[in-house]
Amino acid sequence: MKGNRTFTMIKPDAVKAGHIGAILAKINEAGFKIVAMKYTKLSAEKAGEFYAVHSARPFYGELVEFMSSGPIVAAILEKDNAVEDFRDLIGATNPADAKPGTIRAMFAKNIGENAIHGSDSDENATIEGTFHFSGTEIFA
Ligand code: DAT
Ligand code: MG
Repeated sequence: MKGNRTFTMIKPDAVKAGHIGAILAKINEAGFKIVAMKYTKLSAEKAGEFYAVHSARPFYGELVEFMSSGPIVAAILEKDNAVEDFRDLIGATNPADAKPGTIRAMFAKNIGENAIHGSDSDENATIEGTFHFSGTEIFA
């Protein structure tokens, strides 16, 4: 059975542009329940750790710099089939390829500054949620 939780971050570009409220509204309208949430800022070190899987990619330095450039909203979301349904809601990595109505189509600037993160597997949803939240910060 597919897991019912995923992890998200509203990225610095979308926070800076004032889209936190609109993005959370889309998330709620799509049927996701927020079980953990914080407004925080990643250090370059923490951003590097979070995206360590991409450390060999040419855009890694840019990605770490961008993700530590300003505050983010981190959250754990609950819904049946959470990972896949949330990836559908956010749209393709490159907003130019994202379907109309998806969060990235509506709010992302470009492939590097693409408004929002969504976990790509149940396993990573758990790892990423645990990276940002302790047990007492999660309200099931
Ligand atoms: P996603 O965030 O859709 O899961 P990913 O895991 O492949 O995409 O990459 C993580 C982030 O890295 C992505 O949200 C933005 C950045 N990124 C990916 N590909 C990029 C590229 N070709 N140029 C610049 N940044 C890129
Ligand atoms: Mg990814």
